[in-house]
Amino acid sequence: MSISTTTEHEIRSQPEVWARAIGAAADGASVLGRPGEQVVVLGCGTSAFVAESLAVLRERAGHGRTDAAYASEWTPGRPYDRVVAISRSGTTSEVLEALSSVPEGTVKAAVVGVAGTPVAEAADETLVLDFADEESVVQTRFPTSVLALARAGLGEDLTSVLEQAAGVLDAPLPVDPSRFDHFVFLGRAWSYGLAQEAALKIREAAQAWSESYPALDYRHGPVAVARETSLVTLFGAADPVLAADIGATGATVHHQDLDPLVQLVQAQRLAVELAVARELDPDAPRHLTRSVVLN
Ligand code: F1P
Repeated sequence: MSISTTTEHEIRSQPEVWARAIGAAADGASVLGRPGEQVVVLGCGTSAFVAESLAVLRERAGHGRTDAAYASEWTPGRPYDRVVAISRSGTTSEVLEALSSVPEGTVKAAVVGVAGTPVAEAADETLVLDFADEESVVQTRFPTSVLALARAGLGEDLTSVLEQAAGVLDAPLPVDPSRFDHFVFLGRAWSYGLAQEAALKIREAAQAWSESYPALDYRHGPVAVARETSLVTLFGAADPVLAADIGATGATVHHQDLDPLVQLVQAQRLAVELAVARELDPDAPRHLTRSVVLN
């Protein structure tokens, strides 16, 4: 299998990089919140979707109330013990702005891909995952490594997830993205954040029409645009009844019985393959920069 883009190379490095992130959980996961703390997780773009998934994982693991918000939309008000900012670049303006408005007495924490960056410097506690940082503008292994570390920190054994990821990366994708012009990703609980990230990858890398929804909400309107050229991917567990209802529209329903993080790897690959099929360079996404720095 010839690797022709930086993004593909970074996608394929995930099992190995996840293993390092899992190894860093023992020391690093407390930055995401001590047991019992009330936490809000902030981010922009991909990092906002990571924040959403992380919040569901932490709260459902019984570690304390955990909210998530777009850094640009968050304003202080609700009581939190800790504000956690996620930013691969460490330079995103809206994240810096949000950190500057955190009330006295609330811990400011940051998860970044680059040490010594403004977001890292603005925080009281910082977790640097520099080994997961990327050259590509399109984020792939950094967001998934943050989630791998968080899950290990919450006590999950991810051994089988690493094996699954290595397994799918050695096999061709089970769907040909060039047959479709409309891509929908559906998720529930923590996999809804991943579904949103998958849809963003299709937009960023392949400039294609993609959407994402909480799975059961798809029947409440969005299904109206499903058609023969739609590929609807279900994240998380299979839902045969939902799949049948969507299939009745003529759309192709796709589900692989894999861990949601590995389902996201497959969606990353789908986005890159679609970009290549459209003669686009996934390493140079249109109108995008590695970080949004507002003056
Ligand atoms: C967030 C982000 C990326 C997006 C683009 C611009 O960056 O929105 O998700 O792909 O690169 O920046 P960061 O704050 O996580 O560095």
